[in-house]
Amino acid sequence: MKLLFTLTLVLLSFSAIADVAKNVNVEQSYVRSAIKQQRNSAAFMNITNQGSQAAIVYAKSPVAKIVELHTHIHDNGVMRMRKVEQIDLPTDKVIQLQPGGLHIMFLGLNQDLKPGDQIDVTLGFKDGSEKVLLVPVRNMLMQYNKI
Ligand SMILES: [Cu+2]
Repeated sequence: MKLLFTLTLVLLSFSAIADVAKNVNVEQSYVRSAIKQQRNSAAFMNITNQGSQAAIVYAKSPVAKIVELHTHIHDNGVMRMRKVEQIDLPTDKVIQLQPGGLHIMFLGLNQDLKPGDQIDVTLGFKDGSEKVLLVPVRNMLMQYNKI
């Protein structure tokens, strides 16, 4: 009986782990196009977490040698990018990764990112679960012109 109880607890904790990635929804994701000499890029998206408090602790993609979680800070009137250890995902709040704010940074691109392409981006959560996204490449200049 005690063994059964322990097994149930183990199974429950496994299903809780699987739930984090399942409870996180990503919308309006895109990555900035980069061709020729442009060796860096960034991905943006809106993230909603319908489960309990969670956090993104890493991201990875086959298109870049290094993928980091970044934010922008104002440093003596200059906007600078800073690496962050995690992106918190509070329950039922939309976290926006957007130009000038939080973003997923690609350093050392292995390939051109052309508008119309789609790339794999994996989000890694604090509990060990992962979510794989297919993110479209967008020409940011075109996007700014629309605003
Ligand atoms: Cu950055």
